[in-house]
Formats: sequence, structure tokens, C-alpha cells
Amino acid sequence: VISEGFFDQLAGIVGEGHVLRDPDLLASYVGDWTGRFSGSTPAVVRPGSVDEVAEVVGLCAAERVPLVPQGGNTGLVGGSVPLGGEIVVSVLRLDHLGSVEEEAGQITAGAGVTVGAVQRAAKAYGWAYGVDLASRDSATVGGTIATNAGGLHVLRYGATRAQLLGVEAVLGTGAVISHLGGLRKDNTGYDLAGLLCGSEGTLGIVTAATLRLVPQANERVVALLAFETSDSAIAAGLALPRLVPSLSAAELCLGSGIQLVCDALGLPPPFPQPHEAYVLVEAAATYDPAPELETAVSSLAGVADVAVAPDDLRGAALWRYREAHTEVINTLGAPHKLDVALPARGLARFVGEVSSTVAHVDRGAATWLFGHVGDGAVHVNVTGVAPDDDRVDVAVLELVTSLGGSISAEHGIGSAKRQWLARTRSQAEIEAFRALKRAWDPAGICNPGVLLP
Ligand code: FAD
Ligand code: 2HG
Ligand code: ZN
Repeated sequence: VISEGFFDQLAGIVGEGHVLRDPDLLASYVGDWTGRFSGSTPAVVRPGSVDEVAEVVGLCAAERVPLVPQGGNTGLVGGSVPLGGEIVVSVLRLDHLGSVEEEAGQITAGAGVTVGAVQRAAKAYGWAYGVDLASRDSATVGGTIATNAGGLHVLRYGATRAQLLGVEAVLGTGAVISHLGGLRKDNTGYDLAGLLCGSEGTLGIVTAATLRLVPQANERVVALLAFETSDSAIAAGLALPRLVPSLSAAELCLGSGIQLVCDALGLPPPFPQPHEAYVLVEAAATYDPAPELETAVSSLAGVADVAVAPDDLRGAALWRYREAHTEVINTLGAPHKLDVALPARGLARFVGEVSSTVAHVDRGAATWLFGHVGDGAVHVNVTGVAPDDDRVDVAVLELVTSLGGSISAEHGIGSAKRQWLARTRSQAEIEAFRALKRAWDPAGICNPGVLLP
């Protein structure tokens, strides 16, 4: 039981108006984006500076009060909500965005700045941010670092970890570590930013980061390729990064998912006839990338039809068929989300088998597959299953691990997959995780319900 004095002390740090306790105000902080995970909290605290974050964490550590750091609350593995009654530390007020360092190609941003805001700032100076995802206008710099978010351009620029030049963070002890100098070369010991990246709020709270920017590639071509079989679509998705130097995305969709998106949003079908599978491709460069994409596509086997966007508007319309999958699947009820990666040789077999694996466990379940085929990853969404019935999760993850894959390609472990960590990380690795956790969060207050089994 937390004493009233604790909440008074919190209010003393951040101001009374930034300690929310009214149940109506708490609602949006305790439930996750998918609707599958919801908890409760005695309070949401909204610090406005790194010093306030440090005082809040220090107080929580002293009083042994567990906390969940939260950014945009778009995470998909139940890691951003207080499932164990923790207090929520929202970092959305850490929204200071520094100016783009034009020559160095970098920017320093507060943890609460959205990815979309970083992208827009970069664009204004002829640069771009290498990470893009459909949640861009809610997902934050801090949240994408904490989850090492991937997104649509990993095959070109890497995931969030590859963009990090430095972070500022408050560890679970309340200590502030800051390394925001932004040097491209800086080989001076442990990569603390790299460790915080993907730590899912279990080691501390990221408060700011210096991010590398990438050159803007103004010439762009977007095309949707239709295939008669998912095998040929997957083979194409895996081959394209090698064939097209300017490739910036290769995304798989299946006929059933495209049909669902069209029905839900009232969109026209992309082709006169439906096809079993599709790969959405984007190439971007400082020269016209269309000829090299065209040459590559003409060498692919099993292409049934091709739609090339003549302009950006039509390009965005083609992207909509792919990007809308997440929001449209949500209309069917809270999905079970299994974001997995497979070795290239096992991906087609996985995609071919996973729907029947799910149906075998639960005949009423529907399986939706889409995602970053160019990275060897696929998003498995299962609808028609109760939120707390994890039999299909078990069956899908068993199939993934039996084929040598990873139980999380990019969304993280969260609370949803913590019991599965030992399937992809060895006992020695997990012990190293725990040692780090003990050192950086000795009171065990930072997101205690996620990541570690
Ligand atoms: P939150 O959801 O608030 O938190 C996520 C995790 O990070 C939690 O464990 C939380 O405790 C921790 N955390 C948050 N902020 C901090 C901080 N400052 N310090 C320490 N820990 C913190 N993900 C992808 O990887 N690729 C995609 O393509 C993608 N597309 C998406 C599309 C949609 C429509 C949606 C809804 C989600 C998508 N996601 C995707 C998932 C999600 O957007 C990412 O995981 C994102 O990184 C979460 O950022 P956030 O600010 O919303 O973090
Ligand atoms: C995407 O790639 C996101 O669109 C979300 O990672 C995936 O909804 C999902 O399962
Ligand atoms: Zn994704």
C-alpha cells in the first residue's frame, strides 16, 4: 500500500497538476493499443525535465514503488501499461526537439518527441530519419529506443539502435547518464545507449537521444507486385534487397488481408483480379530508381501483375493497403500479435504452415499474415481468441523456434512473451541480463513485469 505522503512528494517534484489520480484521466494510460492488455494504476506522473525524472525515480527506488515508463503507448506486447498496479511515468512532456545539425546530419530530441516530428524536422534540412512506422505520429523517441523499433526501412537503414549516437537516461538508481555529444566515432568503452536500446524500460528511463539522420532520397518509386503463390512472393521479397541497391521497403501482404482492408476502408481492390500474395516495394534514391526496380522485377519468378504508382499520391494509396492492416485487424477484436523472424530458408515454410497450426489449436481463430519480408520477418495476427487464452501463441512460437526463428523481430518481449525468452536466449545470456538489471535497477522498480521471465 502506497502512503498518501508518497503522492504528496511526487506532487512536490512535478507539480500537483502532473500527478493524475482521477480514474477518468487514468483510462488512456492503463490500456494498450491492441485492447488485449489492461491494468490499473494509483497514479500517472508526468515529469517535465530530466531532473524531475531523476527525482521521481529516486523516490520510487527509496520507497520501493514499481513504475512503468510510458511514451506514446503504441507498444504491441503489453509492456507499456501497468499490469501489476505500477505507477505510470509518462515522458510525453519531455518534448524538446533540438535543431538539426545540418553539417553533421544529426538531431537531439527529448524522449517524448514523436518519430513523425523528428522526420519533419529532418526533412526541412534536406535530411531524413531512417526509422518509419505507421504509428509515427504517436510513437516517441524514448519508446522507439526502449523497444529498438524496426519499421518499414530496416533493410536500408537498420532498426532504431543503428540510429543512436548517444542517449541521456535516468537509471533505476536515480542516477543520470548523459552522452549526447553526437560523435560518429567514439570508441570509449561500453555502449550504454545500445544497452538501453531494447531494454523496454527495465533498466531506467530514456530522457533524450542524439539521432543520426540519413540523406534524403527525393526520387521515389512505389509498386505493388501481385503473385500467384505466397512462396514466390516470399522468394521475391528476400531477393529484392540484393537486386535493387535503392530498395527502401519490401513488405508482404496476403490476399485475405488486402480484402479485409478494402472491405473495412471502402478501398477499390488494387488489381482487377485478386491474387494470393503481394509484395509492396519502394525504392528511393537521388537518381530515378524506377529503371533498376523494373529490371529486378522482370527477373522475378511468379509475378502475376504489377501496379506502379505514377506519383506520390498514388504511392501513398498503395502504401495504405499495407499500413492499414494493423488498424483494420483491430476492428475484429483484440488480436494476439506474434511478431516473428525466420531464417530465409524457413520463411516460406512458416508462412505456409502457420495458419493451419493455429486452426489446429482453435478452429474459430483467424490468422492474418503481413510484414517486413525483406527483413525475413512476418507479423502473425490471430483474431477470434480470448485475450488471456495463449494456446495459439504457444503453437505459433513453437513453430517459429523449431525453424530457428526469433519470437520477436521488432516489437520486443513485453509481458506477452516473457515466458518465452529462454527459448531464444541461453541461460547464460539471461543471467547476464539479470546482472545488468541488478546493477542498474537494484530496487527492481523499473517495469518489473516485462522482459525477464
Ligand atoms: P510505449 O508503447 O509507450 O512503450 C513501449 C515500451 O517502451 C514499454 O515497455 C515502455 O515501458 C517503454 N518505454 C517507453 N518510453 C520509454 C522511455 N522514455 N524510457 C524507457 N522506457 C520507455 N513497431 C515496430 O517496431 N515496427 C513497426 O512497423 C510498428 N508499427 C506500428 C504500427 C502501429 C499502427 C502501431 C499501433 C504500433 C506499431 N509498432 C511498430 C509498435 C510501436 O509503435 C513501437 O513499439 C514503438 O517503439 C513504441 O513507442 P511508444 O512511444 O508508443 O512506446
Ligand atoms: C507493422 O509493421 C507493425 O505494421 C505492426 O509492426 C504489426 O500489427 C502488427 O502486428
Ligand atoms: Zn512491423
